[in-house]
Amino acid sequence: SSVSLPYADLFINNEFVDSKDGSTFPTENPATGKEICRVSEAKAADIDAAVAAARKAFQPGSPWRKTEPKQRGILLNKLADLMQRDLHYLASLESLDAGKLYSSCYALEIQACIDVIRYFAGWADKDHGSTLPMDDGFFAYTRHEPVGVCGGIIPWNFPLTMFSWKLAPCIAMGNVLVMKPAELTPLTALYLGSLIKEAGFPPGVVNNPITAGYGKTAGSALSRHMDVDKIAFTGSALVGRQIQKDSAETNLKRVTLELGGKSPNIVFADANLDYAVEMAHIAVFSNSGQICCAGTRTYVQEDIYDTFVKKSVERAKKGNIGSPSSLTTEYGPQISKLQKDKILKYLEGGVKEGCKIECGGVQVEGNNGHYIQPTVITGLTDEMTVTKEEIFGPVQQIYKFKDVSEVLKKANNTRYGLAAAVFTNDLNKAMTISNGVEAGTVWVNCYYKMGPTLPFGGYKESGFGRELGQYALHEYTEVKTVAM
Ligand code: TXE
Repeated sequence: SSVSLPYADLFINNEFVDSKDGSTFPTENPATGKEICRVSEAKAADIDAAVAAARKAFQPGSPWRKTEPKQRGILLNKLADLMQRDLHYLASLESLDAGKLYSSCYALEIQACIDVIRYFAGWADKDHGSTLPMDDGFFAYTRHEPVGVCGGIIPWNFPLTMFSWKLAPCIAMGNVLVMKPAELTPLTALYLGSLIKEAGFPPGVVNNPITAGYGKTAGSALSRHMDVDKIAFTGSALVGRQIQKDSAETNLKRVTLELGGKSPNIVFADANLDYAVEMAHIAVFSNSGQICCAGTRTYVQEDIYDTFVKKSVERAKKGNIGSPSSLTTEYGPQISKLQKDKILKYLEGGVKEGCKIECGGVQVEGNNGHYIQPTVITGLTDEMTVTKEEIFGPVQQIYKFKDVSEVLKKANNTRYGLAAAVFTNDLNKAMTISNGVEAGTVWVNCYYKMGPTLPFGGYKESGFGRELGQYALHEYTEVKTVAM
């Protein structure tokens, strides 16, 4: 590829450094299966160095602790300016390393990261405590103080988005951050390190250590670290549980978790059919199906079920599979061979359990990238593994339902609770579903409508805590009560 790769070292104390034992690991291009470059690999000793640097920056009286809230906002806005300047490069690098569509990174995702950073920049000097009335002539007030050294552990499906969601509120509220990007997608995070430095977060003012490395070594060293005050994690439910356990077994650091989902997308017979088919398609196939809040369980009312399935299959067959850098590509690759094989295994298991593959269901032949044909499956029951577990691939599962109460029960019959959607022209149905569904976000006649002001997070085993919006500030502040 023609994308230049200036940064492949760890970013600690505003410098790019080799890992202590000199280890490196490869990162590959999911569209070709070929290695892009090797990246310095953080292990426990490097995490120690990163945490020590962050802790030093957080010491009382340090330049960062004395930085005015307004100035924190200015620094974040400067970072947003630099991301805007380098939008094309960031989109190219993200597309190369994560197999994501360049068009979507450039036009939507990275622009949204910039918006998120600007939104939280605005909060830097606007979040504050309050004065509280007391009896007996006493009075009290609350102070919103930073939590301290925050660790971010993020996944590979939205590398820059996840970085921004964690960095922006963390820094706005005066914390310091140690970020561990996913081992599959370290490159844009490291480039962001150079922008953080350029933005003028000087060494010792805010250390933004970025420590690429594997989960079991670097990630675990961070989540078990005695001097880390909080972990913000996005990733699998399995690792989320481990992080909660790590916290319990070490220093009870604060934990916020954003884990997977199996989100229901409910289409009533009175919905605008073609629009609902298109939205349901986008809800599943965007980002090659690798979205935590994807609408993976499509519930369609019986009157329109057959037509809906037919139209959905036609739509899935129509899209252009190809290189993520091409502007005409609609479906890119899966992130890795491991993920691709996992998806194919789910489909194989589904067929054994009795479901029907309407289209796709196989990998794209004659291509070394990790491509799977857009797939639609039907004949599903609530008990099947494919209904219960996150497939995390381009697989639309279509279910039939009769009425509101039946579909609400089915929608909630899951361990997860990240998102849900309903398509209908009947306000009563829209309200009954949005009030009754157990999910952190509900979309009515739309999907993936998100923004910096809208809190995002899960019910049930999709995790806890909220990112984005004013709610995110609470996750990065301690409330101190002073009575006088
Ligand atoms: O995630 P992991 P994986 C789901 C999706 C996918 C599955 C597995 O279903 O198929 O998870 O993906 C770090 N201590 N989601 O294996 O392992 C790891 O290095 C500390 C949904 O890639 O959870 C990476 O930085 N950290 C999800 C991050 O955790 C550890 C997005 C996420 O990787 C660790 C991604 C440990 N012991 C996958 N082990 C979403 N919610 O969007 C790993 N990590």
